[in-house]
Amino acid sequence: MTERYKELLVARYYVEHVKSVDVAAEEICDEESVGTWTDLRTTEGRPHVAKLRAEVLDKKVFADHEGYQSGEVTIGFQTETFDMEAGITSILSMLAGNLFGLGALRNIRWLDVDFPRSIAEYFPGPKFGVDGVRKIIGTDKGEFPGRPHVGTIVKPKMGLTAKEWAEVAYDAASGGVDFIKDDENLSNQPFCPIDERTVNVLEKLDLVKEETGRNVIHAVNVTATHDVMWRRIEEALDNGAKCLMIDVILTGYQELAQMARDPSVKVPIHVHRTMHAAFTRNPLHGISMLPIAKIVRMTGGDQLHIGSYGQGKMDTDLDLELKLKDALLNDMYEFKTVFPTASGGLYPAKIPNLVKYGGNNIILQAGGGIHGHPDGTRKGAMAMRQALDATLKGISLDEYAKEHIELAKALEKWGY
Ligand code: CAP
Ligand code: MG
Repeated sequence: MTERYKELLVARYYVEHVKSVDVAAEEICDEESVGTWTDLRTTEGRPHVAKLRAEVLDKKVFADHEGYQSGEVTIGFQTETFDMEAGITSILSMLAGNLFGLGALRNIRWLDVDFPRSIAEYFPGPKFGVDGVRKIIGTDKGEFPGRPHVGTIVKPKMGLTAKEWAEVAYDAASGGVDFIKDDENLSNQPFCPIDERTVNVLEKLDLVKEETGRNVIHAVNVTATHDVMWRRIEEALDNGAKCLMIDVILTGYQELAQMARDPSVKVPIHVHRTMHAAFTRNPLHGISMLPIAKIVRMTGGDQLHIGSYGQGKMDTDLDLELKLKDALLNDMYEFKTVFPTASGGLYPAKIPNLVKYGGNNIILQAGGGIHGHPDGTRKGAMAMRQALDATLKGISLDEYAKEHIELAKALEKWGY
């Protein structure tokens, strides 16, 4: 990275423009900094305005199709153009603003971003990160220090009462999971009030601690409108919650940043990305998950869903997910790391590949793949842990299943 790059907020876009990639780059700079669709003779040229123009740092032409040219452009935004008291909203209003709707751009996709230190330092970053979460759960030591975590989402996602929910959580925890989370759309429905759920689950997890010595944490989904969310956060923390969860695309990143900054929030924040695929999935248009992951890290998520390394039920892209893992775990100024979470359609047989790609810093999360076990949740959790143990010991699952009936039954039901 050159010195100049370090002073600018650098964003990379895929573009398809009716004229050319060159024109696309200039149009983005105009629309998102000091210009508009026409020249502004009286105002634009003033030196104090002109110096704020975004810069084209790089351009690549890929192809000429019928009626448009495709390529990639790298744009550098001047840091003075951002209102850092407004935080991430100011940044997104430019990097992900009107440019998506410009008519001459047939498609445009925000691929990546690099935040200069001068911008990054306005953000809190994760309070706990991978190391902090490990200390709470105790996986910084033990038979396999630094091993992957096994997590679950209680299923079915709707309908269980708070008491039933807590029973299922107990079964999963006593079977061996490290982490339990609310589903993204379970919050405070009348059939399962959030307070009652939180308190009942905490009691059950205390019991698991007494019985097994293991610390298991439950992420309480506090996602809601601002005031309601903050009331729920306070109540959850008063009740003793050890982890909170937020659907960050629904609330906006500023809510996450506020949670991460708030001194009363002394627990990790699990970040679910529901709705992301509305703009991340189309490979030609929208926003890649890569900028999202970097923003979640800056704004203070401790755990983030990044996909299943090609293994699960959700749309998945192994190359991208490896980059997401790096964005969460590699050095980024002084920010702590974020625990990458693999989820969606996972079950025991998927674990060897998940660990192959994700390494040890991965949360292996299974809802259906635990609660759908032929002998129920507890055995389902045991099967996940057995698959992980086998993987860490370098033993094939088939071999390990000979002595572990829970794993054998999971393999029989779901195969590979
Ligand atoms: C997984 C999950 C997660 C998805 C979200 C679900 O449940 O709870 O929300 O993983 O996708 O409802 O599908 P299962 P992503 O284990 O039963 O599939 O992690 O890609 O954001
Ligand atoms: Mg879910």
